[in-house]
Formats: sequence, structure tokens, C-alpha cells
Amino acid sequence: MTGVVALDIGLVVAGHGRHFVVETPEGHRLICHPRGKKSDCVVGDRVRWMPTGSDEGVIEHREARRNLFFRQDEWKVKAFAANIDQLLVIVAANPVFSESQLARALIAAESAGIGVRILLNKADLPQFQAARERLAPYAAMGVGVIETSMKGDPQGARSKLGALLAGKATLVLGPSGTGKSTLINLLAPGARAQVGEVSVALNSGRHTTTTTQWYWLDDARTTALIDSPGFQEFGLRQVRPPELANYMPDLREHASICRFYNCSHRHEPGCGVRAALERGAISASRYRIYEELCDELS
Ligand SMILES: Nc1nc2c(ncn2[C@@H]2O[C@H](COP(=O)(O)OP(=O)(O)OP(=O)(O)O)[C@@H](O)[C@H]2O)c(=O)[nH]1
Ligand SMILES: [Mg+2]
Ligand SMILES: [Zn+2]
Repeated sequence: MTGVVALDIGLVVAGHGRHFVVETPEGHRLICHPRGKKSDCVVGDRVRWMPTGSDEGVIEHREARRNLFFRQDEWKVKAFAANIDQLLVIVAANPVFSESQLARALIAAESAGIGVRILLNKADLPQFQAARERLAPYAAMGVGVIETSMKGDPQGARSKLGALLAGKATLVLGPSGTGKSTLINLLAPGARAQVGEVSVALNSGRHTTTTTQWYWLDDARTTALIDSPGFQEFGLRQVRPPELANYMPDLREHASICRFYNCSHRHEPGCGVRAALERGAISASRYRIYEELCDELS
């Protein structure tokens, strides 16, 4: 594309539907509108833009992406962020998390080639032990699980996370009310991400955060956290059923010994996955999620 390289480069740090906030390499932020009506920019995109006023511009071009983390529901694709280094899924002792939603986020990350960790927050609450047990299959299959009490022991949370986040752009994802914005405020000086009380009546979060936003943790702008709104649904229509077990490390490990190369791990004889399930090497809940997804995606 001729002319594109002559334009200024910028990083999309927030999206508000019809306009975006773009940050220049010098750290200046300005409002940009996409050229034309439709835009496919998301937070984390690098764009070429042209000034149209002192604090405004127009996005002319989006650079190729290294990756894109998204969910695909029945009717629409919801992109969370592009060009991220890792995903941090936050769940909490309370509200009780859906294991299916957690598993889905992990599968989406695997299929996008993005590394992932789980953060279990609110270690100060009595429901913590039960939540920790529900995460045991994830720790066993090699997903790092970090435990924090951001409210009870903020310093402990900070020191556990510092090295894991340094030098990376991390997308913070999870159900509403788990502490995503609390984490941003803990680590990003002056971020002032809005934090909401968990609704007692609904035993769930209130969807305090409504847009995805990029926060720098350091003045040198090498480490970033991306806050996102809590989700309730997580469609995986981008995944074909035969690929599914490939994106679930605990199933994948046993699929290689299945008698049939195209085994669906549901009814064929000589299935390594079902044998592992029967002897307890794969947890019943994980296999149930696999079945649920197979049905949903076929
Ligand atoms: N008990 C306890 N409460 C916490 C802890 N960390 C955060 N909270 C509280 O949990 C509630 C929700 O926190 P947020 O940071 O707004 O949660 P969020 O994940 O950003 O939620 P959404 O923006 O709705 O998706 C707030 O009342 C926090 O003060 C913790 O370690 N222990
Ligand atoms: Mg929030
Ligand atoms: Zn099988």
C-alpha cells in the first residue's frame, strides 16, 4: 500500500463503538474515527492515522495482527483484543464461577495460539477452598494457577504477579465481579478503573466495566494490562468439533493412543480419552464440558 508508511503509527488503547482512542509512540492520546463507516479495529491494534484536528484523527489503515482473541457466538463475533502476549483469566471464590465459561476462554486462547494463566482471587473468602478444588484439573494439566487476595493482601498479589506480567501485554478476562478492575488499580498507577460491588441479591457482578481498555503499568510503557468487561456467554463457533480435543491439553494427552485417528472420544472402541476418564486421569467435569461443546458445535 503506497502512502501508508508515511502516515503516523498508533496503538488502539480503547474502543467506543464509533470512535477509538489511539496512542502515539510519544504517549499522546487522541480520538480517532475510522475512515468509512465500518471498522474492524480492536484494542491492541496498530494503526496508521492522519490528524484532522489538534486532538483528533482518522484511521486510514490497520496493520496486520500477530493474533486476535475473540469469541464467536451464534450470531456475532466479539473481538476482545489483538496482539496480546498472554491471557489472564480471573475467577474468584465468590461469585461462583462457571467452569464451562472458564474452559471456553482457555480453548479460545489455545486456538488463537495465546498462552494463558488463571488467577483465583478473593482468597480471604470462606468459599475459597471449594473454588481451589474446582481448579485442580487445570493446575494438573499445566495451566498456571495464581492465588491472590487483592483486597486482603494487595502487596502479596503485587509480588506474585510482577514477574509474570513484566514486559508483556496481558489481556485480563473473566466474569463480572471477580476483580479485574481491582487488579488494574493495584498495578497501574493512576489508572482509576471503575470497581463495582458484587450484587448480593444476584450473587454476581454488575458489569461495572463496559469497554476494553489498555493500561500501562510503567512509565517506559513496556508492560500493559488490558481490562475487559465481564462476560456471561462465550461462544466457540470458530472451533470445529474434530479440533476440540486438540485445544484441551488434558484430553489431547490421551487422544494420541485412540484406535481411530478420527476418534470423536464419545463412543468408539479403543478410545484413549474415555479410558483415561474411567480411571480418573481426566476429570468428569472436563469431559462433560467436552461433550457439551461437541453437541453445541456440530
Ligand atoms: N473479598 C474480596 N473482595 C475483592 C477482592 N478483590 C476485589 N474485590 C471486590 O470485588 C468487587 C468487584 O471488583 P471489580 O474489580 O470491579 O470486578 P471486575 O472483574 O472488574 O467486574 P466487571 O467490571 O463487572 O467485569 C469489588 O467490590 C472489589 O472490591 C478480594 O481479594 N477479596
Ligand atoms: Mg471491571
Ligand atoms: Zn478417542
